[in-house]
Amino acid sequence: MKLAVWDPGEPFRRWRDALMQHAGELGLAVEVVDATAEPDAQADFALVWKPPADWLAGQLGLRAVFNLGAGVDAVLPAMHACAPDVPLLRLEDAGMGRQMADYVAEAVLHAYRRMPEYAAQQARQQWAALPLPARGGFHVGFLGLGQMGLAAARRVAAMDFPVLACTRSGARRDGVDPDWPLVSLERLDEFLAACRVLVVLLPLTRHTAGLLDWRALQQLPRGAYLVSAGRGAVIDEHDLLELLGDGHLAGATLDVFAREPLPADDALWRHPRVRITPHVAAPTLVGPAAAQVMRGIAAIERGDAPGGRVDPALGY
Ligand code: NDP
Ligand code: OXD
Repeated sequence: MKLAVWDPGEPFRRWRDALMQHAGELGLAVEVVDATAEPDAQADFALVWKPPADWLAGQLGLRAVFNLGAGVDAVLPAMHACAPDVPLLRLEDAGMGRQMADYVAEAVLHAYRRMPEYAAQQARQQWAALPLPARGGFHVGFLGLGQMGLAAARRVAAMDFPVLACTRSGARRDGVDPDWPLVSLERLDEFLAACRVLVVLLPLTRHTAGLLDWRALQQLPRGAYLVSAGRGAVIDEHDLLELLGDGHLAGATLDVFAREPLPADDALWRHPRVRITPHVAAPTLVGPAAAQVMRGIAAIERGDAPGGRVDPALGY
């Protein structure tokens, strides 16, 4: 069978070598082509990151499209180019959860240990100890508790911070601690009001775009801290700046933005209580990702359902 990889961000040979290795382990004979170099080569399976719709449209024999990341917002709009029965599958953790947990844990400690205020004091050469908040009252709320949110929430809970969560459905999936308060989106305001730190790990869908605007962010208690590592367009960045400016929010650690790269003239770059990373919280790891994709292909070959199937109606 033929696999076509469309990923301009990664040297093709890394994908080819990892896919061939895992195919061999599963006893599958595969040929892997670099679709960015050979766009006309026809494949059975497409492995993609931000593919153009016209390339997908030219792939007439596809049996499935595998997204080489967790978020599908950049591929879903192009899926109309495929036959309607071609499934879109996404990575489920594949080594990203641990990286996300690292990223979030660092940001939560940064907020808890009042580092934004110490940075301000350092700028003034001010030597003054600030009292620590009581850990048991320092609630960390996760908006989105899927593969990324759960991995990060478990780490934060293991650091003895109280965890709560809000998801679309409010359904308690495997691995969610029964003691964590978990509510559905209808109770977003109530959830936000309880968060000292808000960690946003939502996919970008038509329901989440702009969800955290001024009105919603205003529900957070004064002095709350924001961590955003899902997709930037979930947050209204203009409103965020306003709430940082008037002190309602103590600071923010931001990995994702409505426009990436973040434009040089964006005020977020210069805000003293904003920390910016360039969408690196949890990059795709080629080895674990290739293993997961090959297991998915093996499942399809057997006639089983592969994991990570995206629901186009929900958008994730
Ligand atoms: P999942 O699909 O596993 O989880 C998504 C979570 O979001 C679920 O809890 C889901 O609720 C919830 N959700 C979806 N829509 C809404 C809504 N309208 N309101 C409230 N909650 C909602 O995704 P992952 O955890 O794997 O990834 C999450 C996102 O993180 C990705 O889509 C991607 O955009 C981003 N990401 C960023 C990375 C980075 O490096 N910055 C790396 C990897 C991912 P429910 O449980 O009810 O389904
Ligand atoms: C992803 C990402 O969605 O890296 O996997 O943002």
